[in-house]
Amino acid sequence: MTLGNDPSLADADPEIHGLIALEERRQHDTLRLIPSENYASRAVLEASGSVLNNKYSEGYPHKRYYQGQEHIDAIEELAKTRLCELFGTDHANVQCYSGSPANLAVYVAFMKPGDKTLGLGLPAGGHLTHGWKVSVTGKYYDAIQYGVRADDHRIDFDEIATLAREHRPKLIWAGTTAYPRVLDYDRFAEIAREVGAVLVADIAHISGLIAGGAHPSPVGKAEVITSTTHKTLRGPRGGMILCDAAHQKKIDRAVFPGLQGGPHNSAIAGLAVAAKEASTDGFKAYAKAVVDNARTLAEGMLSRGIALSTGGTDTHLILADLTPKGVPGKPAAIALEKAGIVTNYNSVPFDTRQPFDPSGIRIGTPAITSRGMGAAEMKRLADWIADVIENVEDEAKLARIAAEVKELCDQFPAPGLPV
Ligand code: DSN
Repeated sequence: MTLGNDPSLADADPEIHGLIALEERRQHDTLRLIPSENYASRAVLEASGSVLNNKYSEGYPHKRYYQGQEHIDAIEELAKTRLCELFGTDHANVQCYSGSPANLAVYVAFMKPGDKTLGLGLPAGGHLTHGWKVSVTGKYYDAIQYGVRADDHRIDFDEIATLAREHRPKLIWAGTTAYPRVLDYDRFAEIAREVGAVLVADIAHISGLIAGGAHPSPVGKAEVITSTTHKTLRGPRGGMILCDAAHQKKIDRAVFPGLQGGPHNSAIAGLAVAAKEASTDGFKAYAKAVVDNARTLAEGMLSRGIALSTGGTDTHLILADLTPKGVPGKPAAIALEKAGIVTNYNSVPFDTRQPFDPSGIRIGTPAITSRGMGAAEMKRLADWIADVIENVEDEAKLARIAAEVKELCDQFPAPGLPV
């Protein structure tokens, strides 16, 4: 490569440039309903794709192992201060590479291999890193899993209390990836206090809802809170840990040098921007609209005979069991994508099918709400979803719906997209 020759991406690598342009187009032309996805703002994307990429800064602000940190320190301090103010916590570690590394850091901070942990099982809507058997968290630790009740698919606090008393775990996890209901942090805290466990709230899916006041906060109940930063919070890809001052040292040491090397400064800057955006009245309105939209969408789906786990939602997320419709989740998700509606197939509690070919689909409203869609669009969407599920093999119908979806998308430009 010639020094001084610094071509644009389009010139340097037309293949990658072209694929990014196609992905921008896809993100514009489709209704993105994967509940863990969103649109980050242009400001967040600019900070995340900046020259901060070029800097190494192992350590923490004002205690680094490399010189040249004056701007990096200021950025990390801003990110931390903004997040502590936003969520009302004593401390924020913003260096975690993503949600799974953030959760691993909590294990490293509080547990030795073989110690006991209690979390929601993956098939019931928990996360891999809450102790599921194929995850390192289920292999290195003695992981006990709780579930949801068979009759209403709600978290079974009696089971949690029984398991906690029997096993006396060091950590209890309150967090979900496929659970559509508000979490009762008071009940979790009561159980954790009784058995002397540290309560960890993994708020990856709902951190934006909490920041915007649309979901109860675990602050003051869970001593440690982990999250990704790119879901309802609309930040860059990344992770964070919020905690009481009493746990600050342990958490920071677990992240660096326990698990990670140099932090991704560009992601930290993007997170600082996202935290500023999330502190506005506009973001509060957004968080409320995400939940309102999910409720309207759920009602529309129920009215078209689609069964929903727990019978509905009070968050951003809907888990539909398609068994009564006679179509499994995977062919439904494939047909929906052909119609321009992007979801993910997902197990439902007590699923009799395999995870790679399960009975349900998981749907969320964070991304479409970021485009400004509201109740009228949710009603149309519920009908489209039902029409697709009832006609998964009717290619002409799927194409007709895709054209209507595209027309709707053209009316609602997405944040961050140049299209
Ligand atoms: N992969 C995320 C989700 O889709 O929920 C959780 O890590």
